[in-house]
Amino acid sequence: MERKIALVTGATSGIGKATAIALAGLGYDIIATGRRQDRLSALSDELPQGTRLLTLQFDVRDKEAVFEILGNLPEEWKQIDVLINNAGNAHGFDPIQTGSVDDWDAMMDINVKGLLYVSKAIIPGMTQRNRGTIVNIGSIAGKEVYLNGNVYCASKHAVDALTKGMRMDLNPHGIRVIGVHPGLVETEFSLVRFKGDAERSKSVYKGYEPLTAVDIADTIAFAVSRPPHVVLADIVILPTAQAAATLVKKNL
Ligand code: NDP
Ligand code: 8X3
Repeated sequence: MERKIALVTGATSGIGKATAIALAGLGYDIIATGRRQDRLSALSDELPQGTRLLTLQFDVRDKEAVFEILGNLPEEWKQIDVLINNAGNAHGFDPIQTGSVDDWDAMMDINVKGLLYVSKAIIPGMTQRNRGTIVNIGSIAGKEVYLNGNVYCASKHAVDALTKGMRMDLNPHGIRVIGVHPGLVETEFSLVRFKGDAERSKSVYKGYEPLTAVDIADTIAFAVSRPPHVVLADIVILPTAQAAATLVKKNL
C-alpha cells in the first residue's frame, strides 16, 4: 500500500489530537506538532497499532524553528500528503478598549502568522508533486464577529481569507484547500481563553450539548477521504443548540 503522511499542528490537545487519531485510523502516518513534548510523546499510545508517528516540538510563532525543523524532515517523512493547520487559541475576552496587547500578539502571531509559516514550509513539496490537501481550522468566529471577540474574530477572518486565497493560488497544482469552521467545541480552548479559570471555562459549555473534538476530527477525516476530484471547500459545523456565534439554546 502506498504510504500516506499527514502533518497536524497542535496535536497535543483537543481538535488536533483527535484529528491525528482519526487520520491514523484512515491509515495515515502522522507528524504531530505542538509545544508540549510530554503530550506529543504520549500520543503514540492513542494511535492505532502500527501507525508510524514522528513528533516535532516547536512553537509556530518561532519562524526560524518552523523553517529549520520542517525544512529538514527525515527523508522518509518529506512527502506530506495532508497538512492540518490547527494550532491556535483565543487569548483573553476583553473589549477592544481594554484588551491586552500581549493577547493580541499571541492570537495574530499563532493563529495567522504561525499558520502561514507552517504552510510556507510545506506547500513547496506539494506544488512540486502537484498533489496535496490542506485543511485550515477557522471558526464560526471567522464568519461572524461577536462582543469581545474582536482580535480573535479578526484572526479567524484572516484564516478564512487565507483559505480562499490558498485555494486560488494552488488551483493550478491540483491541491485541495479545505476550510473547517467549528462553533462551540469543548476542548482546552476556553481554559486558554480565560487563562486557566476552570469554572468560567466550564460554564461556556453548560446547559446544552457542545461539539466534541471527535465530531470535528470525524468531519475532517470525511473531507480528506473524498475522492481526489472532490473538495469540501468550506465547512461550518455547529452544535445543534447553536444557531449563530452567540445564539445558543441553553437549558439552565
Ligand atoms: P486546545 O487548546 O485544546 O488546542 C490547541 C492546540 O494548539 C494545542 O495542541 C496547542 O499545543 C496548540 N498550540 C497553541 N498555541 C501554539 C503555539 N504557539 N505553537 C504551537 N502549537 C500551539 O483548543 P482546540 O482544539 O479547541 O483548538 C484547535 C483549533 O480549533 C484552534 O485553531 C482554535 O482556534 C480552533 N477552534 C476551536 C473551537 C472551539 O470551540 N474549541 C471552535 C472553532 C475553532 P501546545 O500548547 O502543546 O503548543
Ligand atoms: C471558537 C468558537 O465561538 O468561542 O472559535 O469563537 S468561539
